[in-house]
Amino acid sequence: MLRTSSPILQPIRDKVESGERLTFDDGLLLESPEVPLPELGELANFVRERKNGNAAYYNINTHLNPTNVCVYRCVFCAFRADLRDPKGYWMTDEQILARGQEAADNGCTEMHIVGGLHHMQGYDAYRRVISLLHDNYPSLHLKAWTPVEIDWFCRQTKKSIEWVLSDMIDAGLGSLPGGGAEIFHPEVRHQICEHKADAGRWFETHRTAHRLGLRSNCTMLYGHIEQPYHRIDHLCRLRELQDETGGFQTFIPLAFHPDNTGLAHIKKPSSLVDLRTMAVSRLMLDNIPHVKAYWIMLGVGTAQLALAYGADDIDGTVRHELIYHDAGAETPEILSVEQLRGIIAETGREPVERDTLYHRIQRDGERWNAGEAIVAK
Ligand code: V47
Repeated sequence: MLRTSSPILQPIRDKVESGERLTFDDGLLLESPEVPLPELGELANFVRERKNGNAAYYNINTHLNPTNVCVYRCVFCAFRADLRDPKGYWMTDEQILARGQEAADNGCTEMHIVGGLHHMQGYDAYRRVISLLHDNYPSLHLKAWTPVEIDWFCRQTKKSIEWVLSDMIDAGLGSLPGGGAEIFHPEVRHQICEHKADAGRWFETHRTAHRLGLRSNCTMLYGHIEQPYHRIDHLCRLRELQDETGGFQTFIPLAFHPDNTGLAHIKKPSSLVDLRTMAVSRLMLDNIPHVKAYWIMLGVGTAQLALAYGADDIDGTVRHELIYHDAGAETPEILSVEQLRGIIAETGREPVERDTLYHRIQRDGERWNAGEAIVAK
């Protein structure tokens, strides 16, 4: 039973209790400051617990950004470098393999791989990142490339999305991360990342990935120049593809970090905006099993609170994260498994280690294996 009392929320409360889908207008109402945050949180928590009980998921993972050199100049990005920029890099095979070994030594089940679109490196160089890691560390799940990279590979090879994804799967690709989504609405997208893959291309890539049997994640970059209706439009578009394919596992709302970006004059969203966005996302995305509070981006305290505002996942131990730290994130670069479990346990939730595809992980010393599938209701 829900205890919320604001009359303004009554129609939405009734829908949430009976499992009825919320409309675009319901979403806009939830975005409004007239809806008290604690009551919104209670509604989102109700859905979160109905889907995932008291569990809070995490994984043991690491990041790899093979290059920061990028042909695009997205105004929100602090990570990119120009071709001749002294901070620009392309990782050698030895450096990539060393990261694979480090991941194996630390019990990682997943490597999250994304990066810039390097002017001088062709498709084969990007494919090699995947095959090199997969051939040497076959049990490491490679969650790699956003539709922005896939689109770039299509242009380089003059092949279709289906061809590129199939070839990457042959090389060892395991799933797609959620990045590159930003805000789909063209009023915003044209201002923050005009040249890169548009919303249509982003959705076509995930649709094709799902058809080929890959699972993927999805994101939304909020707290910059977008308005509430852009965010609700974004969530409704994701919900529509999920109705069609069912291939999304997790939604991750990403708070904009302004430092060292072309939007440095904008203030980082407050924790209240973070929690409202988390809750609205959980309520609108009724068909996506998991919502992630990415602690690197939210900060540990807000990520803990978010576990009561709709989130059921906190991402992983993380190692070598650059995109947020270049943009001013003050979170640590890594958390140990004990710290991560402690952070979850402190909220009263049950910490559950999962792999990328949401199987429970069983560990015995340094050995691990993926057990039963986690099924959200
Ligand atoms: O697409 C870039 C965002 C994304 C900034 O799938 C920024 O499990 C805020 O997608 N401030 C990449 N955000 C990160 C991402 C992700 C992260 C964690 C887990 C998963 C997953 C995916 O980061 C980009 C962009 O939307 N981003 N710069 C910035 N200054």
